[in-house]
Amino acid sequence: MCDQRARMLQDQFSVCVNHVHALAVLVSTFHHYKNPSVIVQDTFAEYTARTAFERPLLSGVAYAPRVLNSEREDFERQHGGTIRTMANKEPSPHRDEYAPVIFSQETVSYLNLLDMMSGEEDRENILRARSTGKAVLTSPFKLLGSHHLGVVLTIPVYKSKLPPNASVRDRIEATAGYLGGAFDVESLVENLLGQLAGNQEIIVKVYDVTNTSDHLIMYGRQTQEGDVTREHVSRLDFGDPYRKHHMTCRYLHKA
Ligand code: WA2
Repeated sequence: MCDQRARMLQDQFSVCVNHVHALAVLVSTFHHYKNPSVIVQDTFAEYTARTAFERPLLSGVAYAPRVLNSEREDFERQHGGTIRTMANKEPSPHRDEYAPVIFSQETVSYLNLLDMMSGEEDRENILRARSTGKAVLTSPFKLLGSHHLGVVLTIPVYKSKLPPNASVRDRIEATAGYLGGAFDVESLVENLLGQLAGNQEIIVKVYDVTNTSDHLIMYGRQTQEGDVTREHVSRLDFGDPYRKHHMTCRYLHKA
């Protein structure tokens, strides 16, 4: 039963990542390769709203280009606003580079012009995504807006097609931006598991166990009540080899 739940969650996760991948290709093709770009905020919002059902565990997706400090003035004039920080929504102090959101799904429209590099988790994701070329995940943290526990997915977008063996320097140099979204684990995984038969008899938790000596709760209550003898542990693979996850299930009644 636990393996089955873990597999279901893993599959829903994978479906979401695949679809965000397609969105990254969409932005690459129609915003960066096409000159002039044929994507504006309105069309991005419409497309992502109409395809939201394809990303059942994501609360919203957004795109943030890589903007160097030398490009900041032009960028801000062009977008009619200042790049702001995630923490206090104030104009960003000088930075070497920024990742201000220019396209957002309506559900996360508050991200607009926020520098995604100003948040520790988002920043780490951005740096790791662009130097690996892969989809990457943060460890669990409280998301902006909902304050729900979740993880952020980031997929890099490059200005040119890169060979699979491209160096980290080449990748950073070729970076156009970052397409990503938030897995609202707290509410959307609750919704997914809540639909299953026998949900009342099972206490499910999901942990980020990347650090073997410090398991981070990702879903469920941290409290360590009762006996853990009937606890079952199932592996989870969310597709980022840098992170390790597992699900634990405790059965309140004998199965
Ligand atoms: N998206 C939604 N809510 C968040 C969040 C986020 N990041 N970070 C904190 N709360 C645009 O990596 C690029 C989305 C980040 C992508």
